[in-house]
Amino acid sequence: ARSLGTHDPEPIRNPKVLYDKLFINNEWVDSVSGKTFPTVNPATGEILAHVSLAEAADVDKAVSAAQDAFRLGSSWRSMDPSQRGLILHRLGDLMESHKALLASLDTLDSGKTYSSALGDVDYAIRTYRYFAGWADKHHGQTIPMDGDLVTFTWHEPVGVCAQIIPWNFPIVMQAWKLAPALALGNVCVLKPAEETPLSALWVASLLVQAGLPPGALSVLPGMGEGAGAALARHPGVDKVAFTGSTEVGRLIQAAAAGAADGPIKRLTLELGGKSPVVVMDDADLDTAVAECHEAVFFNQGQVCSAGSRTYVHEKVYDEFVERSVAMANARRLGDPFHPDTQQGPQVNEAQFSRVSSFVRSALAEGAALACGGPEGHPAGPLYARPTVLTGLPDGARACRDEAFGPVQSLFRFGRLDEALARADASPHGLAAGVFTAGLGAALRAAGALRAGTVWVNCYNADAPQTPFGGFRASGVGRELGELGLAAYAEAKTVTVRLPVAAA
Ligand code: TXE
Repeated sequence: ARSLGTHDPEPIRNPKVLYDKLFINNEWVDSVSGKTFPTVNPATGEILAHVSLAEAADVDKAVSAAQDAFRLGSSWRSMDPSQRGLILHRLGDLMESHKALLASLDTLDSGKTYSSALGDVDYAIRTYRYFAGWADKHHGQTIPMDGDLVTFTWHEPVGVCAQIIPWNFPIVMQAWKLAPALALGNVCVLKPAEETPLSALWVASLLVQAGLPPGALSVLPGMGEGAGAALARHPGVDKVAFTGSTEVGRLIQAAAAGAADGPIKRLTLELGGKSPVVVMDDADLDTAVAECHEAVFFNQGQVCSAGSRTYVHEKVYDEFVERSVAMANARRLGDPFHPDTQQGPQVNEAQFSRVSSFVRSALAEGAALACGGPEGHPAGPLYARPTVLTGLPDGARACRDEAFGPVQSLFRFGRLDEALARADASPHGLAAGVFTAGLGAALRAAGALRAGTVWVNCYNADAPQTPFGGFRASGVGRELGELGLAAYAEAKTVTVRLPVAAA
């Protein structure tokens, strides 16, 4: 979490929406059908813009533009790697000078607080710069071959990458997808979430200024079943990268596999979670309570790695519940642009109802309400009440399903191994946390929990340098860090027979 600092730029509450069309071949075009869809500010219900709606015919156009940009000898294909890095560095600089605008667009489009939207823009910039550095450093190996052969490997781009992203961190998700792909010379067709298309389009305009040649990126606002599904099954697409729900992840895996011709698609999926946090009795309680609170309430609870199941040692449990309830009750809900606001609205009516019905079903399954509840908060129609639940039985659906909202579930345990077994009994495996003063307990937990990330005495402490992704139903592949590059690279082995030695 991040609070508004004295050096942060003032928000732009009514920015002019300059980019509301499809972005193909570095041009702004209407969709083939001419259709548009409204994008709405969830804090007020106001329509921000009518955005062109991409469908299958537009996907065809964008994929052929991408294929053209990737053909042998094209300006993008033959660009020096260091030059590709420079384009991403320039994008970082341009985003820096448009920070207030980009953050304001995401606040308006998603309902997230302006202070956290500024944090998102910073994170996106750091991601572009991190991968900009990799553009001329992702080198292969030389391999000691037997005989008169010389072997080395090159890392080459995969080709046309379809990238489908969600609405909870619009500008960060775009950076996680575009930065490694473009650094390595891939061509991208990106579909932002229908809830939050505006910042993605603006970043595309900045990439043109930064020097990206036509066709290397298309941005297609549209619906999941329309543009998203058409991209996932398109025979011209080499790789699909998706962040979103586990349900849609399975659909995308099937669509990618089901394409009757074209390449066998590479796939990275970053899906839902139900991440556990274990708090030992020797943990620093001030830190543990505050971090566990932020772990689940940050961004309206709309975080894939939200620490939504908190297992607390029985010796500190009662105090932990009391202090967690006090923190939840103290949360300030309201206008996302107000510097004191900690929680805005859920992104839309569907997500608000999902949170309410999650709380209702948890109560029906035996949980007790320590604070909050399923009814809306007086701050506005889509504002969910910060809720703390106790006593939820381990087998309950609410222990498996994602609330994707401000709902913390607290569980009591006696022994570490018992807590680890219960924490790990989940179909998901995105992230986990442990709070303890003991190194042994920390490492035991880190080893036992099957999750892509384990945080010790901290939570959601990720960065462009740290690989991120899930075990089990939380997905496949890793984004960010050096491992994140592998998802956008093909290794080519080149073997050369040495000529017979000259006389
Ligand atoms: O997600 P969807 P929704 C979870 C969270 C949330 C739930 C539903 O639990 O409550 O998902 O949210 C595109 N083919 N997460 O409905 O539908 C869609 O247009 C291709 C976790 O918003 O998965 C959007 O761009 N694409 C998560 C993207 O998928 C399709 C973040 C995500 O939307 C498609 C968001 C299809 N058939 C939600 N259907 C995380 N892992 O961070 C939809 N899409």
